[in-house]
Amino acid sequence: MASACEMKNKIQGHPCFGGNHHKNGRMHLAVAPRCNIKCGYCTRKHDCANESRPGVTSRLLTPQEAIVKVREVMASPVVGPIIKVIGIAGPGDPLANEETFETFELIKKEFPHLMLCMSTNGLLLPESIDRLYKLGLHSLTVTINAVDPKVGARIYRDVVYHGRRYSGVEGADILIANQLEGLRLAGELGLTIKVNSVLVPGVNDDQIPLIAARVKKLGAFVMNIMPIIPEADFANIEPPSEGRMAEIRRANEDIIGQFAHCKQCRADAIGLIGQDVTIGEPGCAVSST
Ligand code: CLF
Ligand code: SF4
Repeated sequence: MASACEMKNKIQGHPCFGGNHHKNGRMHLAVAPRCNIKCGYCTRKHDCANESRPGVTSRLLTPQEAIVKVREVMASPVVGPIIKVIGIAGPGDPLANEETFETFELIKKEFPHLMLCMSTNGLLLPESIDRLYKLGLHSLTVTINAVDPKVGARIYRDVVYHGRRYSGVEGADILIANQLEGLRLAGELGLTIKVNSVLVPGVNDDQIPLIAARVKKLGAFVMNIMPIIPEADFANIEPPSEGRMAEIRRANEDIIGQFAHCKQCRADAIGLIGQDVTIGEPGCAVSST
């Protein structure tokens, strides 16, 4: 596991791990359409709600199209210099898509100075971690919403693992075990790890400090607690207020550092967090998320 000092050096320039997000940007590549679990708050029509804002459908890219897009963005005199990270965060789960690995391979060859970042639900993390490490993955996010499978069963409808569908507690149990084991292995390899947790009021409030303590011990560097965006099974839930989010982050910051600037980005976001740009059409239109 990397020391705190080594970790501080490693996160320099990464906007989601505490490296000045006013100056350093990221580019997401929407190359991963398939998912292997079903979160209750996901509609599957949109980007992965664990890392990306639901309600916006991305245009999917093939790995070849993705590298063309990266070339285009890196050549832009306005945006190129601020991009420090290439992230794959959906619209499904990156590890359920071979395209994720192909894309990272292409980026690594052509832009070795860019940090490779990925966000996953963690189901396939234990079996993928060595491959990701060899590819040079810099930073990893695992979304963990519960450590108790009974609570997990209220959030995850089902899990498809090695060709079999598991539902309820059985599915949540497999998912949580793999998330924690994958995280442990990633910690041992010295990866920079963030844990996202979607706060579902009245369902997993009590899980947040338990998650914080477990993942800190396993090597996570920072935690990003995100408010649920009401969708699908949770369409009628009242999302937590900003005050409640601040309170819950404060309550956990003694256990593990808290990232509070997340904008629940789209799977195709480009630029500074919260100030995304659109590149592809003539000129460079600035839009906000
Ligand atoms: Fe992208 Fe995620 Fe990497 Fe950042 S986003 S894959 S860690 S480069 Fe950042 Fe966006 Fe929040 Fe994610 S603000 S949704 S935490
Ligand atoms: Fe949806 Fe993401 Fe959950 Fe998959 S991991 S079901 S894409 S929110």
